[in-house]
Amino acid sequence: MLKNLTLLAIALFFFSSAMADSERLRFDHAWTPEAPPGRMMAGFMEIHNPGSEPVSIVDARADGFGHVELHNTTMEDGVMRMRRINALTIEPGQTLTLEPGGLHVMLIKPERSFRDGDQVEIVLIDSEGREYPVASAVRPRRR
Ligand SMILES: [Cu+2]
Repeated sequence: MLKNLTLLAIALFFFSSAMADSERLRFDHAWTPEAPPGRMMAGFMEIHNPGSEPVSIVDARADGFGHVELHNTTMEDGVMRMRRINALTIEPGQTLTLEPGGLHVMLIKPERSFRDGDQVEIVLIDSEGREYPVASAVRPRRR
């Protein structure tokens, strides 16, 4: 009886930790506007944190790009400027929206071209080293 309870406890432990990892963040509507070949591109998406702890994305990489940064867009003296930021923090229950004119994943040093219908495989990395793959759909800029 005790042995069965122990096995049950172990099974529940693994089940709940697996759940916690896969459900830590949810990504919706990930997309990347088409750009002329050789130009930087951007990743936009909605990131939802259904958990009870804040999650901070601190790094990123993407297949086909030599360098990736987290950026925000700000208005300074009437001029739009992009600035690198150290973290994207998603509070519990919050949805953070990355969108044109705001927060985005900057895809730098393209190593090949991406067109409408392609996907950019972005990997976001949180402050504890956990990785979140996000497939970003390449679409024409105006849609
Ligand atoms: Cu940028």
